[in-house]
Amino acid sequence: MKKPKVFIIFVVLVFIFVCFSSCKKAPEQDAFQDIIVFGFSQLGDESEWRSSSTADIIRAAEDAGFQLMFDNAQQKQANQIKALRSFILNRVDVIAFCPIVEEGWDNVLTEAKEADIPVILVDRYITTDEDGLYCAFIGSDFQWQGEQAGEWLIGKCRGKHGPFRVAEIIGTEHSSPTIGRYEGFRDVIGEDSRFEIVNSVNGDFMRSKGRECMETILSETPDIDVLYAHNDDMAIGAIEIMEEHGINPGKDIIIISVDAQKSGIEALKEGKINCLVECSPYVGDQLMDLVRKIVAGEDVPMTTYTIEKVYTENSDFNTLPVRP
Ligand code: GZL
Repeated sequence: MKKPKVFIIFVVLVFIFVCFSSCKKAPEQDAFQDIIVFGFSQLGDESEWRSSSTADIIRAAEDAGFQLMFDNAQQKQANQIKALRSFILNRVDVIAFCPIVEEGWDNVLTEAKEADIPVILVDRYITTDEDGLYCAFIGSDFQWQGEQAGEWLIGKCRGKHGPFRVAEIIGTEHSSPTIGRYEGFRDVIGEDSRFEIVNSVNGDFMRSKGRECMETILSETPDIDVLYAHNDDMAIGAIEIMEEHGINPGKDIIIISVDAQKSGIEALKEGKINCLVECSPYVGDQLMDLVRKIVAGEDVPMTTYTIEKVYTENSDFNTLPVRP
């Protein structure tokens, strides 16, 4: 029997309704509404410290149950800005990033502010005249780190007349760790006329460039007494070059480094580094706690400093931190 057109149209309409109603988010999909989507821009992978930072943040985001959008900018500010814009486009709940340098963030952070997406600075600061571009910073006090390096050196040379010729291998120029470590060190030793900084070369926090810097230092300013390296990777690169030149690191030349990552701690134990100022990358859990509070609309501190120590040739090596 031929079915009337009305019946066939009715069946088709019922079929379409059933299809569309089944596309509605399933109850379990509603749960996705509650998962925090967190955008993180990492500046690169230039050092052991950076690798530890990345691993800790990815682990902590997973432990926190956040959906992490992660980008590695390979040491380029332009890539970080691109990543921040993609997070804004994807309407993440919170953005966090390690700004490779202090300047040049106003435009993209203003876009985040206008999109009502809160931003957390991790590890490094920015310089801006604008208000409200970020809601929190978590990381180290780099000025303190530079001061600790200076204080230890003065203590090491107590009772000696000098003069002491100091060479320095700095990190990425215009980055907040380099600025703080550079200024903090000088604020302390600048008061003591026995010390003269005879050379300062940019190693960009990289081991390979630490080697190049040490070659430059030895050719331009031989007979140095102290090397102050802004991180372990550059210190280890410099130590390799010293040894290739028959120089006894930690004995012929006093060596101060910052970070206290695995290679730095091993060199301290071997007597090749004399002083290690700790810089902790392990802020992942504290960062996720900030993210959770911000999403919940709770107040968070504008600045959270990591707790750090100074390890020296006189430390009890059994108490040194174990680094992965
Ligand atoms: C410091 C961090 C620095 C480390 C380096 O918080 O930004 O960058 O000291 C790293 O090892 O490359």
